Amino acid sequence: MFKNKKVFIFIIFIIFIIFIIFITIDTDKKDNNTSFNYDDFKNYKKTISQIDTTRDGLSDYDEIYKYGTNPTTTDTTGDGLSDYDEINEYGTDPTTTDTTGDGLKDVDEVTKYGTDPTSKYTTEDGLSDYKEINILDTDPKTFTILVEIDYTEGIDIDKIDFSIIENTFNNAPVHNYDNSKGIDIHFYIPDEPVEDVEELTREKYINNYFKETFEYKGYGFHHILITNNITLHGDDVGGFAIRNKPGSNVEKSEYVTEQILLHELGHSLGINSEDHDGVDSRKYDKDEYPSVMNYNVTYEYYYYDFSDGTNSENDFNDWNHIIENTPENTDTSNIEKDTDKLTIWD
Ligand SMILES: [Ca+2]
Ligand SMILES: [Ca+2]
Ligand SMILES: [Ca+2]
Ligand SMILES: [Ca+2]
Ligand SMILES: [Zn+2]
Repeated sequence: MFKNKKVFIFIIFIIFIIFIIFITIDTDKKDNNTSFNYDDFKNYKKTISQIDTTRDGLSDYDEIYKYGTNPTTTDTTGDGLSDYDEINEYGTDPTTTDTTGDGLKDVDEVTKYGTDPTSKYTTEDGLSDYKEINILDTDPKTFTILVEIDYTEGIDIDKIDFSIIENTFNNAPVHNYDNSKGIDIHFYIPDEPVEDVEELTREKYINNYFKETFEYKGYGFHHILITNNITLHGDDVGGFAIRNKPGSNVEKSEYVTEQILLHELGHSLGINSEDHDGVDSRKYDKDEYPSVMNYNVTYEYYYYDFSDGTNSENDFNDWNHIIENTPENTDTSNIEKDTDKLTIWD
């Protein structure tokens, strides 16, 4: 039939090739029709998303694509806080050892200090956790207020009852991070009185005492000067002076000192007559605005508290105003340059 065997073999070979191509095309068609099965795809995705190499509750898929953590270890940063706890319990970034970058390690914030590792300010008091722990040596978990008390010659500082003021702040309607209540107030009282100035005026206070004797200015402190020779009602200068009424008997003078001290502290913490017309005025009686900022209270009663704003329609929420304004009224400019712990607390 054929001229030779070679031609025959060639033709058979061609037929074979065509057959193979036909089979291949046919198979491809079948594969294309059946491979896109969405359920299979979902199941496949579900299966790999359930793989958890370390069995720490975070799937490899989530670790890689969602959290950026290492799926082959339970603690990507090796800081002692597991990836799972960082994500689900502490809200910290599992890929870094210091989520806020404030110099306090997440693990220390959680296990040692009890501070909020997701914020530089566990309490919004203007004093950062880092500064409170490393420089001021105060409690970063509570709302903290610092006051330097300077006094001139002749003022008997021992006769002033600072516990009255501490009490007032300790009972403030503030809920702290550690579930405690109230404001922590600390007084720094130098051993020696500051130099006296005859007939202290507002200008003398600003240029002399506030500038030169205010030792911890810029360290988050508020300033009080207690003196007898005073002719000002200087209270809107960021610091302020206290009148220790001369001529009163000793017992009354003590009470008046504490009351005015609290009043002036209220100004330093941001309560002024522009905020409420009952401040530094006799417009409202004690029942309407029961506050040491109200002259009808300051001059008529022994009263050592700020108001919470719930007593009448003419009342003012002193406490809320203090809490909201303290951060901006707290000067911390010098702490930034200092890294040494202040050893001023007894
Ligand atoms: Ca895992
Ligand atoms: Ca970790
Ligand atoms: Ca931190
Ligand atoms: Ca603080
Ligand atoms: Zn006043």
